[in-house]
Amino acid sequence: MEFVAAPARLSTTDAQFEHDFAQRLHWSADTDAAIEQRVADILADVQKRGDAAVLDYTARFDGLQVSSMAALELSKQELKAAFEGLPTEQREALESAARRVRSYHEAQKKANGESWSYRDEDGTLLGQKVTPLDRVGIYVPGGKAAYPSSVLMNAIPAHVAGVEDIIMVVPTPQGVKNPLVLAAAYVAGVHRAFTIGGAQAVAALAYGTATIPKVDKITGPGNAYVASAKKRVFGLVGIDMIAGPSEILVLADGSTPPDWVAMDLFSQAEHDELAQSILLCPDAAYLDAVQREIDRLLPEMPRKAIIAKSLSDRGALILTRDMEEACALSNRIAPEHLEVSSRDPHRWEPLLKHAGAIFLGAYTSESLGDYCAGPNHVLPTSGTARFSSPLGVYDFQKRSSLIEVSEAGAQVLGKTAAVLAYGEGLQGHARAAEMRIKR
Ligand code: HSO
Ligand code: ZN
Repeated sequence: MEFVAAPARLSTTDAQFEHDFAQRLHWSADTDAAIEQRVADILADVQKRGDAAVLDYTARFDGLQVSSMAALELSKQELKAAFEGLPTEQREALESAARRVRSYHEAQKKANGESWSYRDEDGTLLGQKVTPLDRVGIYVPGGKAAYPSSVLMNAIPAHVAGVEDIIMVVPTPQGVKNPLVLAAAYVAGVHRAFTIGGAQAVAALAYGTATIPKVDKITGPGNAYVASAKKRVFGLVGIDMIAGPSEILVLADGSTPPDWVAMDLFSQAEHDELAQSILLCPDAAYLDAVQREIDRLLPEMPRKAIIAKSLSDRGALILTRDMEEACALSNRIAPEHLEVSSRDPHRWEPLLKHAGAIFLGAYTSESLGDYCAGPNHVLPTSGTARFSSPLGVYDFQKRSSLIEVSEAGAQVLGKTAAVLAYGEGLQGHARAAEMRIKR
């Protein structure tokens, strides 16, 4: 069968542009009502019956029948054995990626994840105390989207934050385990791991069962059931984000070999038919050249069916008036991944405000960031980079305010507080402040 990848050709000078552009970008994270209802039922059942419900759903949905929950736990030795059983090349790649991801997140913690305080002149101390979460759950998808790299990207920042109990869940349909996923859990320092998945795993982590410890926050990607379950347990526990399909936006000035850019567009398109790959460039001949490379390279790709559908349904090659307009358009899209494939990336970077991760220069393929550059690959999608950030050490920490008012400080603050408290009609507040004022 022959596949054709035909991304939309748009031009910002076209009268139809706004309409066509809006149509290409449209994406809704709403799950359908039937899924919502089934997830609600599963959550209620796990909350009520605990382990017994988890065992039932694991048998029903994953075809994995075991007699007790103990059989669903992966021991530390099993994770270690998975790592040791890998070919040397894979072992070294996992370790080297983990090292770089760890260094990056350690720098992140130093820069904005430490406690701080200062004293007023009257001796009053004010500050912020940063502490790690006690226990987090990391959801790792099984099946076709089982990514060992995502195990590293979730568990390492948790580790660096100082989380003492990292619980991983990963479905293993028919009991088939992915050795690279287990090995990544070992390298990243996951503390306990269970072969459960779906809404039942999210429920077990959120409510706790006799076997699965109740966690404080659940992170990690998943299918529509997992996303819906995470939304529902939010509030009882924290969650990271609800991620949509992968996206890449390439901003090109025409200086990068067009086959490099074509392959970068493929790299996210191959994740999912719903993934989105967009190229912005002020040079029409360059857009033609990239399309020619797409046509030439597609037949070589094992995932050509997914790539062709993703590019044809959601992809776009957009001609802009100039690079400035391309930057402005990129800010409107607020992509998950933004490649600035330009001879002069630092000229454009100051104009770019909204993106999950920005990859500067022709040598920085987005895929390097997916695995081993160091920054996190769990990023805001579907335009949410307008208001949110990559997964990071800060997602596994929280902050407490610290206040220590000195005797001298209480004299001044007491008056201010009392005036405002009387204004709010709250005597108790006012008098608690006034009692500390010396007459
Ligand atoms: N690009 C994906 C992450 C990933 N890619 C994992 C390959 N493996 C979302 O940022
Ligand atoms: Zn990727």
